Amino acid sequence: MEQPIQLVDVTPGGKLRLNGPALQQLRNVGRPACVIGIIGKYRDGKSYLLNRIFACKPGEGFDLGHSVKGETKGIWLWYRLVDDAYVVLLDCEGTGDVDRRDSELDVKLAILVTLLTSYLIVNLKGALDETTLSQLQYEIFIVRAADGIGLLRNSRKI
Ligand SMILES: Nc1nc2c(ncn2[C@@H]2O[C@H](COP(=O)(O)OP(=O)(O)O)[C@@H](O)[C@H]2O)c(=O)[nH]1
Ligand SMILES: [Mg+2]
Repeated sequence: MEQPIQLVDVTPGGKLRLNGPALQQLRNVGRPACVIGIIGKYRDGKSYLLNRIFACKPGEGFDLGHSVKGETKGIWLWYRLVDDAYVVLLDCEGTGDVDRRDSELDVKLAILVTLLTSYLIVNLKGALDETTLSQLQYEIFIVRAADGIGLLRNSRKI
């Protein structure tokens, strides 16, 4: 896949919307596949870090934010065949974006990424604080609940 594509968009009404062409791209992912997702605060280098995983040149890969606003909106997808396995990257809009007032939406996006990934990167600058920790505990609770009702039957358990 040459460039990342948006997998999940956020409607003006605040609903999550799947992007059909991106789903089609996902169907092209062969096996074995490793899905790496990232969550964390906006403008803290999530997209930058994912680009480093694919050793991107400047201007390639996930868009980076160069202002106070977060550049990534919703969830973005990118994959490549690395040796004999597909590596799928999921980049998530960060929490606390100045453009976004709805913190519930931040949590929904983070949970969706967590549910879809085999490896989750929690990107933090500095120490793990109480707010971040309790948010993570809440997200893990939801993911375990989804596991309990069988949504994650074929994927890794956390
Ligand atoms: N040099 C350098 N720049 C970084 C690093 N992490 C983030 N940046 C820069 O910080 C800005 C925000 O990064 P971005 O990945 O868009 O943040 P995101 O909102 O968490 O995805 C961009 O201009 C990046 O180039 C890093 O480790 N080194
Ligand atoms: Mg980003």
